[in-house]
Amino acid sequence: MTILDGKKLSQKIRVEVKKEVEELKKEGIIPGLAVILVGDDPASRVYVKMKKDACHDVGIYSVVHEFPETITEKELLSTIDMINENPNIHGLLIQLPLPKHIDTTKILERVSPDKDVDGFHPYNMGRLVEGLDTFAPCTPLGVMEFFKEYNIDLYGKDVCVVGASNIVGKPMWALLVNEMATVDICHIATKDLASHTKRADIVIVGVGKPNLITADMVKDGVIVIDIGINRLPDGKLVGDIDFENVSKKASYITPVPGGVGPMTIAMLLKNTLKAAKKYKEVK
Ligand code: BQF
Repeated sequence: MTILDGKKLSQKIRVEVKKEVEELKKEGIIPGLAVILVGDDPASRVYVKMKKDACHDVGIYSVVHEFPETITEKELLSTIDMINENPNIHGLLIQLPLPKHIDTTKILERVSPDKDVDGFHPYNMGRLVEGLDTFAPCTPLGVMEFFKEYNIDLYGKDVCVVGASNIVGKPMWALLVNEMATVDICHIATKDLASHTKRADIVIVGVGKPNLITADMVKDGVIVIDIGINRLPDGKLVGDIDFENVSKKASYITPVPGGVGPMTIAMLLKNTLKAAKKYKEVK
């Protein structure tokens, strides 16, 4: 059994991004990322700080626009318009979730597709499904980096993705199908989850339920990717997979923390660098 070490791989990617950022700087371009943070959800604050620190670490300029919970949709939209116009900012992300009175779809669709480093704009989602060059969402992109790094070939593999969100499950499906995998998407209405996970060569789970995937639900030699992040009452961070028992049957497995999470952040840096490079071409 091999542990897919997200901390190590993300560090390697950061070093690569840092080098390329330095090259761009020699050409007079400082890659810039803007983050919009609304309200005071503690988890969102932690995630934004991780992103800011990661940018600083590789030499990407970053700015966080913070707003109270009470901000109107109109104010948010005009902030996005302003950032879309700013030539020093190449990437823009809206930290989710947004407060209930805000229409998240409307907000995400206002981000310029050229600056959409989270890959949540329908234009980029559409291009992803078509297999074209695009910004793909950072978490599924981070999962794909594991397969690349550990030489896991996806051609003809049976993959079971548990969770069908626009942010993780659906783009994960597109990335896998584009690599010629056969992909099952399971979700809350799935009748018999175990029947899907048992036949899969690779199981990818991100729903937010500790111990959802147990050892009896996977075959020997399975590759398991855990995207879940759950905080237990005792403060411990765990994923959706019963790591202790599933790891005994797995050929590869990601830990939580230190698996997919750090890769998500590394892919944000990669996407921001990509946005800045694209800007250079059209400038
Ligand atoms: C780790 C996120 C749910 C909802 C909104 C490292 C992160 C997490 C874990 C991180 C996430 C999850 C992010 C670890 C960003 C991933 O060591 O295991 C980093 O910062 N993430 C987010 O921005 O919004 C979310 C999960």
